[in-house]
Parts: sequence; structure tokens; C-alpha cells
Amino acid sequence: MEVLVFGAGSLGSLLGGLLARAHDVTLVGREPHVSAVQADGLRITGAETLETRPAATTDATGASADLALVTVKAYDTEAAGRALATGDYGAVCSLQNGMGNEDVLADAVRAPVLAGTVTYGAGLVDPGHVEWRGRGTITLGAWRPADDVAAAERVAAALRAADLNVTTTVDVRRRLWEKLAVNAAINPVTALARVGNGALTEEPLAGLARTAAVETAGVARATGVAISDETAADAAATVVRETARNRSSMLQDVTRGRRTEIDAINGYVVDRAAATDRAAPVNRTLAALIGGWERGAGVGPS
Ligand code: KPL
Repeated sequence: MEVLVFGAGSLGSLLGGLLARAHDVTLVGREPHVSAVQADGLRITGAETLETRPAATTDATGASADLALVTVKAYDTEAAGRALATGDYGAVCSLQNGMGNEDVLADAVRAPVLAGTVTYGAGLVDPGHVEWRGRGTITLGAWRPADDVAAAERVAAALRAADLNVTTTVDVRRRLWEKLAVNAAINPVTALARVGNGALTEEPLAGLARTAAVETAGVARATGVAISDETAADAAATVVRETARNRSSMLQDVTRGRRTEIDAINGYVVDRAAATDRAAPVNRTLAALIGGWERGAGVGPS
């Protein structure tokens, strides 16, 4: 199968490198990573050590593949959609943080759009070198279920052929909302307090994170996705415990002075709350604080 991985950051590079064991993979990314992969291949260390040789490019205009995996930051999804629209794909699968990405992609491309959550851990060490920080699972499903269930099964089978741990679900929206509740709780709180995920086991940050998760579950229910307060709070607390030694992606963005995915996480919750005539004061406050930091750092949306 031909696979294009759109977004050769840490997760995209790890998945692309692993998929290259069984498929014909092209990474679409930025320099100097792309040149390093073209010259010497991709080195994966950590959970396993392996070297693979995916193709790599900075420009996917007019490309075609059986599958496009989208792993770009949420704020780059529109640009990814525009590039994908110039090519031809059997299926497009978003494996991104936050919500709203799938609708952007579905508006841009003709192919079936799938969505998934990923718990594989990865970090980019150097150009051409990614660290595999934890085995995980990928859960994926069709974004528009009636049309695309067969595409989800095909893609899952292809990922399994490269030894990835993949399950499919008929309720991917619920999965994404559950993950959104976890991200809405952990990411902004750790980024604002400049602490690792494990610090959210202690009050008062634990209570703040729990309130954000529960508020997100309320908004999910208002949009027709049944997640109980307990499910959301327990999911956030479990991820805090299981990733206690990790620094959230938003904390990493803030410490590196980069734009965050706040708009696709807490910002999305606030938007959906407004659309259903609800208030989401905790998510709104967290989004405003991170948004204020982005503006002050000169990295906010233009
Ligand atoms: O996905 C994450 C992130 O950092 O973006 C969590 C689940 C919060 C783990 O760090």
C-alpha cells in the first residue's frame, strides 16, 4: 500500500517509520528533518531500535496514495486539506489532537475521511532520529459512518500488517470527545503552571483539571455524545497517572515559544458550548489564558 504521512513531527515520523516496514511510505515534513531522512533514512530508538527508509518531501502537491495519514498540528489542518485536495487518495485519516480537524478535511477532499486516537509516544531527538517513547494503541473509525466503515477496516488491516496495534470503532466521535476531555483538562493546566502531568494529582491543580474534564463532558452531551462526568474525570485522572513523568504537548509548545493547539482543544469546547446555548467558563478561562500567552509571545493566530 502507498501511504503518505502528512506531518513528519515526532508522532508522524514514528508511525511513518513503523509503517515503512510493510508499506511504501512518504513523509511530508519540514527541513532539516526531510533532508536527513532522504540522506540516511529514519532511525527509531527506544521501545525498539530500527532503521527504515521512507521517502521524504516538503511538498505533497499533486501526490497520490492509497492512504494519507494526517498528523499535523491542528492549526495546520486547513493547509494540509488544501494540499491533499490537489492529489488523489483512497482514504484520509486524521490522527491529530483536538476536534474539528475531520470536518476541515472532509470539506477539502473527496476521499473517505477517518478519525483516530493514538496513544503511541514519540519525541523527535534530531533530524532523522525519533525516539519511540511508548507502545500504545490506535483506535480509528469512519467520520461519516454510513459511507466509510469499509475504508476504516481496510486502513486498520494495512496498519496491522506493519505490526501496529489497531482497533476500529463505530463510535469514533465519542472516542474523540473523551480524548478532548482529557486534553482540555491536562494540556492548558500543565502549560500554565509549567508542570509535568504528574503534578495534576495534587490540589489545587487536580481539582481544576477535573472541573475542565467534567465541563467538557457536559458540552459533549449537549451535542448528542453521551459521556458521563465520571467517565471524563476518570479518563483524565487515569492519563495523569499513566503519563505522570511526561510533559504535555502544550507545555512543550509553551516552553519552546511555539503556538499551541488551544483553539482545537478548549477553544473547540467553548465554541460547541456557545452553539448549544451553554456556558463553559472553565474552558473559556483556560483558552483565554493560553491565548493571552500566545499573543504576548507573538505566536498567536494571524
Ligand atoms: O495527549 C496529550 C498531550 O500531551 O497532548 C496528553 C494525553 C495530555 C498526554 O501528555
